[in-house]
Amino acid sequence: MPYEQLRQLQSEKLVKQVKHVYKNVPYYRDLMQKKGVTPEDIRGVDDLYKLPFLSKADLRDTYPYGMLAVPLSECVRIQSTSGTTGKRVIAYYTQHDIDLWEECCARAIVAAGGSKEDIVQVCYGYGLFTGGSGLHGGSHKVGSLTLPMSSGNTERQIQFMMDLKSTILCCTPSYAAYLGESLKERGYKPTDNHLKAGIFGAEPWTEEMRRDIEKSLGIKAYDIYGLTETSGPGVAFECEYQCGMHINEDHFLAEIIDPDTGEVLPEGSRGELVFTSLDKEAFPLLRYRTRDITVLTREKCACGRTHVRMKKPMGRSDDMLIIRGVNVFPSQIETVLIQEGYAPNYRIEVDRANNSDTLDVYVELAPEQFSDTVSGITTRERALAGAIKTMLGINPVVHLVPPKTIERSEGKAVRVVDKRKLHD
Ligand code: DLL
Repeated sequence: MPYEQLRQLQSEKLVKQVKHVYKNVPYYRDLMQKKGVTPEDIRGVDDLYKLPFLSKADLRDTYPYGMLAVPLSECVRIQSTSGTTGKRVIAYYTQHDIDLWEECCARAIVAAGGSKEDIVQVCYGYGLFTGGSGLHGGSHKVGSLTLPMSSGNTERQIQFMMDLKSTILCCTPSYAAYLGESLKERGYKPTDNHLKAGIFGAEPWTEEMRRDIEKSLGIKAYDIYGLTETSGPGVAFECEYQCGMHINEDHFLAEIIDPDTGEVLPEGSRGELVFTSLDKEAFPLLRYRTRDITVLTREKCACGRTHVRMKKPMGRSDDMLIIRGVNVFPSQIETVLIQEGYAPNYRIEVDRANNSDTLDVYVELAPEQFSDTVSGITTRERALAGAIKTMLGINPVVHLVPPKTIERSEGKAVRVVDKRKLHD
């Protein structure tokens, strides 16, 4: 859809959505009243900035029913976030909301080359987590044969992948890397499977990791983004040009703001991603702060899609570690590891000793690297520490550890242990 037409559509939907929320969600109505904004003030996308933000704290305050915008009897499903601490976010869906969400996931599958001829192996977790049901519903909408594997049981994943000749794999990038490693261990070559594409998301992953997975599975690896608060996966997805994820902005209006001041930043600026859901009925969040840090671009994409693209998020602002005053994203360390020839199996530990932060990076050696002498390993550790220092500007202590000693993940990988927080 041409940009002007898209903006017109967004404006019409926004006006309607603000009225719906104002009428049905007393919590947000209060926020608008406190800011002195009425639904009549919102006449289109240009007025979006007038609306108050919502954050995860608002969702906790209104848990469990406070953000519901339709009678509970209209809802057909709930899903929830994967968080392990505090109250989880609960998202509600009417049948219309489920259809809309699955449509977004179907677009992602089609953009990755999927059609009714494909066999889609879904190994995101099913259940409260949105990954499994989102891609499952999307695959049905495309008409592909759907394998609802859920996460885990790697032996069975491999057996079904080989026997049923799966062509598209959907899981977290860390599990895709693990599947690649497991196939190799069982003597399979990347050309032995029938996969052509993978749709990987739910956690930050680097370009280096993409290349690693593409090589080990013999596929093209596509990124997919989303969060429970906006539906789940499918808010944005990559096309065959892999130059950022197209946001489904006929349904989700995206802004980039300065996370400290809340000021809306111009296109091309790096900042916090904020979403306004334009069509959702049951859980229609307006100006929801994702805490994900990224950049938006409207540069023309060779695929012909006109929807704005977002860069791979570097991680959430709350994943960012501040070590000796320096902002560090775990993904930066991952980039260095893979560039230096290591697999993405690592753990980052941050602690404090003598009032100074310490950074320890544990990196697993591949079996062929493990045969090195002790002095060889020490030399490698120093070289890797030097490369990380060049990237971050701070000195880590690198520990190269034996193969298979870092726990693998079937869902989202836990890569960081911040012991400073554990002491508090
Ligand atoms: O992770 C939804 C999802 C499932 C997305 C499957 C993609 C595939 P939550 O558990 O609510 O929902 O976590 C959302 O995960 O705010 C990001 O910080 C992070 N995230 C999701 N996708 C990506 C991605 C699902 N492609 C949070 N790259 C988001 C980087 C991602 N981070």
